[in-house]
Amino acid sequence: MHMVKKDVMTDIRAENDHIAAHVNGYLSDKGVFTVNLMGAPGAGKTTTLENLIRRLAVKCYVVEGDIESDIDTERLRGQGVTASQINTFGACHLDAPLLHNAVHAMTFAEPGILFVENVGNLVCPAEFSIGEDIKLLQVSVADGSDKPYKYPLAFEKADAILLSKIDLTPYLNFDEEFFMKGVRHLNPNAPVFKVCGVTGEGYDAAAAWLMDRSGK
Ligand SMILES: Nc1nc2c(ncn2[C@@H]2O[C@H](COP(=O)(O)OP(=O)(O)O)[C@@H](O)[C@H]2O)c(=O)[nH]1
Ligand SMILES: [Mg+2]
Repeated sequence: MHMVKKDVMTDIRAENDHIAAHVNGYLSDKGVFTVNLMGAPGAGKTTTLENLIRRLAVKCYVVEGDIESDIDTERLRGQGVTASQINTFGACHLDAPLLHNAVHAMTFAEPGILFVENVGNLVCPAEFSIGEDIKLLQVSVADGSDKPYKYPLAFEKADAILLSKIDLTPYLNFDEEFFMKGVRHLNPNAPVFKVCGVTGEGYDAAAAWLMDRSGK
């Protein structure tokens, strides 16, 4: 019985990865570099998009993944960003077929960077490729310094990590040394950017890294 279940999951993942490869090929052909932004609800992902996009000298596109609502999409459109919404209506992560549908309904008139804000969740988004070039993980100091130990896969798979809300550090018991020990055990090389969405601190370095990594 256990084996059957495992085989079904293997098939689901293989089908997802097949579509992810197609999505990545389609976007790459258009000169679009794709970023899968993951993190817990409220970590500050949409605030990061606002901060990064205003620092990037390339065309930026956004797909917002939420269980319900288009609040974040409207928030970004209000700032002139090209954004579109996926609602999963219960599903806890985006998968490649969902991004495939969203991407084919969009127009990528010029090369640039596509940010996909995944459903707020530190577990499931890390398990499914959506056709991205890189995974960007955001964790806030308010989330707690134990998160690498509790949600290792997200940290292991991250190409870069944003440690956000550093302005709140004086009010919390965030243990940066413990956090970084956990991060480095799982992921020796990913850069960690300490950022503040309120003041914009740290986002210049994150944007510069992204420009370099995207080859834009
Ligand atoms: N103090 C502080 N608040 C932040 C920061 N970044 C985001 N927030 C706030 O945290 C809340 C959630 O942010 P949002 O970007 O919507 O998070 P998301 O759910 O991960 O997209 C909002 O009230 C933001 O204004 C930060 O660096 N510092
Ligand atoms: Mg958001």
